[in-house]
Amino acid sequence: MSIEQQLRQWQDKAGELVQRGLDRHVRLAVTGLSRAGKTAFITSLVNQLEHAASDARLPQWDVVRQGRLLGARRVAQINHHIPTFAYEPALAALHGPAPRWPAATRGVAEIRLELRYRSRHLLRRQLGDHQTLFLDIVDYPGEWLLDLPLLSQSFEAWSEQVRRQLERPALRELAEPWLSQRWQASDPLDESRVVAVAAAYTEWLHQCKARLGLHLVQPGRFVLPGEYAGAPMLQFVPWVWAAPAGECAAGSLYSALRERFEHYKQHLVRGFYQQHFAGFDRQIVLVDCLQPLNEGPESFSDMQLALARIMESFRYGKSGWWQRLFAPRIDKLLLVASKADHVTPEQHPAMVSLLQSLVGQGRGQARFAGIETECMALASVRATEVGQGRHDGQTFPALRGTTLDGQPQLLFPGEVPSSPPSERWWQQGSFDFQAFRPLVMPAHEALPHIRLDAALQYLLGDKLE
Ligand SMILES: Nc1nc2c(ncn2[C@@H]2O[C@H](COP(=O)(O)OP(=O)(O)OP(=O)(O)O)[C@@H](O)[C@H]2O)c(=O)[nH]1
Ligand SMILES: [Mg+2]
Repeated sequence: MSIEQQLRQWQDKAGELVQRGLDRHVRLAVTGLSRAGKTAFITSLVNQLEHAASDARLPQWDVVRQGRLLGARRVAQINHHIPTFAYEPALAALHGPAPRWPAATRGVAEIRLELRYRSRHLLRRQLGDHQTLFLDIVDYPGEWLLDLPLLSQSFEAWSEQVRRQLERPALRELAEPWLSQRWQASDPLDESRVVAVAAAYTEWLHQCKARLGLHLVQPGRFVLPGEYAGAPMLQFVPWVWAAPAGECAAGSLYSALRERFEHYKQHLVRGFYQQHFAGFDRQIVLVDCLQPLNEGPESFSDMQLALARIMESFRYGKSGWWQRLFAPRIDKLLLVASKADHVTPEQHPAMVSLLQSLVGQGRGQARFAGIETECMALASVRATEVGQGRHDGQTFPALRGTTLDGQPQLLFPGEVPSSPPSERWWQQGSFDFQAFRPLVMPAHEALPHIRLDAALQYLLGDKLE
């Protein structure tokens, strides 16, 4: 090999090392209560990124507007123990001849993208013709964050909390199948009976969600068990019957339930924060504010409580037990009112303002802990078009779309309240939005969206400078 060739090889090697040193990596976590729109969001995000260099619909994202994004592609994820986010099936559902929304998901999933871009900084540009950012997007259920307070709760305190919840007649009525147990705290553990009662308790949680529109059901993993379905640490119930007289012996029903509760806390709650949460760099929380407005005041106030509980996970400071336990490092949190295409565009500021008031206190605490936060309204996959309706000779903004059962519709869904609604608002019952089926969309084009580019700018803008 000539000296010249040798030199060139060294240069290449040095360039590669510099490039590797410059390659960076961001772990972006996407969460929200079930049906908040996580799968649609991630599918659209990946789709926009894959189209970003050729057919960009992302004018609010600097790196695209400035023509610096060279492309993005999906690459193999590094965490082999985490299921892969099912991007292709989700996209196929949206692009099918009769477009459908992607199926509901459970548990955690991730997908990795490699983004190539040109830096704005001269020095970085001189070091290589492009830079690389690896983006891991992680989908996980917001319900898992609801369990955080359990970490500092005893079995007794948690049981007392459920007992208080059961004072609400609607909840008590649904709870009858497990509540009607006749058993004593000191009874010996009967495994098959515990399994049956835990199953009835889990069914109660599902019913609270489905029939009453409640989110704040606990333990969160009972309804979304992920890979732990059927494990004994998911088979316990709160003790809401006659309190034990004194300390229960080992092997008794009560002590077995308490032990499983402790296992749940240590392995599932703490395990999630240590294995997943602690590794997130950026977080987006999707909130469907519209569905609870449709359902009524109980569902709405439950969503508000659940959201406040979710925000507690972002209250960690730079010190304290939280920091010692998990060393979390999220530095930016984006709170999103999802499915903004369900209302006409002039309602979007009200949606944002409603979300701001729902997360107000938690947001202040996150900021105090050094996390930057922002609220916005967006639609990951826009399913409506804005048109004009006419009534009594007047025109008004309206939405045009196709309902889930295939009926074309033109409607004005009502006004979104800009703060949690008053009693009068509920009585008027003037809000009624419809779910729409996705539009027919050409597969070679990026999915239509509203403000997904603004979200990308907020979440990743600084990482692509
Ligand atoms: N119109 C409209 N509807 C949306 C949008 N995103 C989600 N939806 C609707 O909300 C439903 C739930 O969305 P998903 O993305 O599956 O929500 P998820 O949070 O992943 O739900 P789980 O997997 O069940 O936790 C979809 O089936 C759609 O009906 C959007 O951007 N626009
Ligand atoms: Mg999902």
